[in-house]
Amino acid sequence: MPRPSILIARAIFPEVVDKLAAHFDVEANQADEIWPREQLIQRLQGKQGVFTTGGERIDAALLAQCPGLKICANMAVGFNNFDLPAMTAAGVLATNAPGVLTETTADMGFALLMAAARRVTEAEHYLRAGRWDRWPCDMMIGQDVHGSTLGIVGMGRIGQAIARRGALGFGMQVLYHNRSRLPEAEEQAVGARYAGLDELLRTADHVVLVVPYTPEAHHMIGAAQIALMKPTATLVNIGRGGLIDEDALAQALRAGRIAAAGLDVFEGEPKVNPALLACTNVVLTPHIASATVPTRKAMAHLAADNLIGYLAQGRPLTPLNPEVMGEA
Ligand code: 8YV
Repeated sequence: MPRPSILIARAIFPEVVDKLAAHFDVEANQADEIWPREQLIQRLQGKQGVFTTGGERIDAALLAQCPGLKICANMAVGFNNFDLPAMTAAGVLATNAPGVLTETTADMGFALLMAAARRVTEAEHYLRAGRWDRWPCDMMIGQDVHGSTLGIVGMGRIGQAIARRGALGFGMQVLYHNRSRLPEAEEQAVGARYAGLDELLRTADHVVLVVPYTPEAHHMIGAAQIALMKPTATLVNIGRGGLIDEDALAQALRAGRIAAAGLDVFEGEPKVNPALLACTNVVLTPHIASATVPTRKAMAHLAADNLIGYLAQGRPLTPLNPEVMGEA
């Protein structure tokens, strides 16, 4: 039997390329070129598997042109780049990389929350610009994080890890909103109380978005939702950029309608809305919530293990549509 062929669509850790090369004929993109879609499709010809990192759109049109493809393994927990029903209909397995990035991503959610509420990057820019020439008592004063009310939108693994940090580490009251309510014992374990979205937005001092990005969640936070928030509130997004209407957020930040925001993800990333770039009261980071050495390596190894598990051994670790393997 010939070895399966796979494509690694972006540059990844050499040790992971080597691991995959022990099982497959590998075409790797170690130059990290951004392939236009047509080139991706062309390179997928004759491949049974593809290692994706989240930016590659896998949909019905692509699948129709890549009939040999059997698995797409995302090096990300989010999989909004996959049209899952189309993949299932085409009999193509989808896998993501859950679990291994939970704590690291929760850390970053907290880092953005702290930075936004305490104006950390704004204060650093002020200092670096040579504007610090005295100590006014109201210089860069912000909002407290400890003892405040935290609102978490999206209570999956990462949301729960943020709740634990807030409740146990910072003495916060934690509200959460989620498609479905957690069992009471789980709510107690993370110290969080369920609330409707409007109640959460009205009550929370700090709001963190960590909800999966689906068509229904597009712009779930717009002008009307921001209008419910306290003028002293901060808004953090570590989910996907499309959860927020960025123009409405920029307008609210400019007008002081809310105090500050911390954003790791953007609707048109890597392009960032110029209206946000023009705001001083927003902390902006380039989608780095999972970016620590151990976590990024664990994510890459999990994606690789899914390819090996499915193509070489018939058993992927974290399938999203196991029904294509004949399992419910
Ligand atoms: C990834 C992420 O680094 O896992 C996710 O869903 O957002 C990040 O951890 C990113 O998706 C890579 O493109």
